[in-house]
Amino acid sequence: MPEHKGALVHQSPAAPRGRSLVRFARAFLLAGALGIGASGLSVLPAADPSSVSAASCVRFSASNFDAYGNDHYNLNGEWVRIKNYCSTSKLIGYWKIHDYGRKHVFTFPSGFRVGAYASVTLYTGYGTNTAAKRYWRRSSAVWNNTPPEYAYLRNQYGTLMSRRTEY
Ligand SMILES: [Ca+2]
Ligand SMILES: [Ca+2]
Repeated sequence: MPEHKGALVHQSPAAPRGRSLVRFARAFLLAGALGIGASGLSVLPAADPSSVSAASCVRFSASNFDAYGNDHYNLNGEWVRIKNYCSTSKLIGYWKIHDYGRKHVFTFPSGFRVGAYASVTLYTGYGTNTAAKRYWRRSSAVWNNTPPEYAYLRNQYGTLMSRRTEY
């Protein structure tokens, strides 16, 4: 709707009085159009998944890409940690953590919550899942010990919420 753009910009403050009504009408129409547009956008997937959401409460807080010794034999020596930095618990069901190039993807189960100020550590190997510890149950290492390597945290819509590297 390029014809409505002028209503927002107010390029001519000295415009004749007769035009102000037209401007008002245009602004009103524009607001209506934006209202429709905004509700339409909310059901679409993230427009720009490569950008990091500045508003995310849940973000990476720590990691250890290079396990002690041979990583393939010390899988739980590899881990990444996320933390809820906000004062209310956050639902992160179907959020994902993946590596550079998306070779390995972990998905949090439906209904999974991170308590206020709580952390969750994701280990590469086997173990017993708890609220604070999740196990990827892989049989080989995930995180590269040399660059490029990043841990990515995405919400259920695929929007990047946090990214971390050690290099
Ligand atoms: Ca590693
Ligand atoms: Ca190592």
